[in-house]
Amino acid sequence: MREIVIGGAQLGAIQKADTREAVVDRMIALLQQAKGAGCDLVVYPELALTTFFPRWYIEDSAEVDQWFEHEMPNDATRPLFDAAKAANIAISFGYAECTPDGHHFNTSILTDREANIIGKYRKVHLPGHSEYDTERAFQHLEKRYFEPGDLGFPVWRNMDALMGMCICNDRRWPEVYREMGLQGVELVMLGYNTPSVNSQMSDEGLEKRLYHSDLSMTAGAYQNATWVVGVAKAGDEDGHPLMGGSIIVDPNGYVMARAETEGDELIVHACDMDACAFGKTTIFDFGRHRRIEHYQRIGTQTGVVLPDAWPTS
Ligand code: ING
Repeated sequence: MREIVIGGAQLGAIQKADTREAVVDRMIALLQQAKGAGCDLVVYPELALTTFFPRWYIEDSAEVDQWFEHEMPNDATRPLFDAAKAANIAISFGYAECTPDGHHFNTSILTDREANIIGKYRKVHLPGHSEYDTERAFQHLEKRYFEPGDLGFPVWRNMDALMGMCICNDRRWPEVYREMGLQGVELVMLGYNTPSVNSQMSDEGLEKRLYHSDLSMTAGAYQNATWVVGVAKAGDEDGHPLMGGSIIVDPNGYVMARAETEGDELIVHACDMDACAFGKTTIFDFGRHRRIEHYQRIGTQTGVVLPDAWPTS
């Protein structure tokens, strides 16, 4: 049995005025709680160091830059890496990355238990828009502030397991899990910042958004026989509510732990990586069952192309 005790460290609201240092203190408090619960690995949300700033329309590039990290670890985050190393706990968290050559990504990293960064992922599926949208109740400007990720969907060997990452909107796209499933992934870690309301459909309730989040992650887990840990940044950020719903999902698609609040909250589950084996060697033995000669559209076509025989009445 290859058991990894995993903590999902949900973060409550981070206000625009909150400092990185104050947030890192909260992350360390969750890490200490995770140590007390026997965790080996802790997963934090997307953009864990700041408020969800893509809700704000900003034209001044210097003002935008304040939300980005130019190196990792850095002065603000070094205490978190030091605490993780002291606790012998691997961590994963998301942040806004500005590369030395000036590229901007919505990024997530993974460390080993000695706080060495062994994996980096850059969000591929950027929802929202790039210019101010007067039709929306609030803005979602990820296409303005980030470039699409350029690293694909890597899977790393860490702690005697095969681990991958994705971020937020990525969790809604089955291709994401399958790209990692085809590398044998046993644990997909993802953080998310999901508004509690739909900026384009004001009567869409929270229950539906929580259902779609669960549905996306449980399907991805089951259809690729992998654990999935999805961790929210939740709560009211400067009047803009983000939903909670952090969960740990087993390789059969069952939710094994779920957050109950919209604040800082740790969920924990002992995850046996060997529990992936049955699905990977029977119903989802990709090598035996997939027929790639019929899958051309998935890898070559971006949008819908209607059948030309479609009756044009
Ligand atoms: N947030 C949201 C997400 O995918 C969204 C955006 C919400 C898209 C609901 C569609 C429906 O969870 C981020 N940050 O991607």
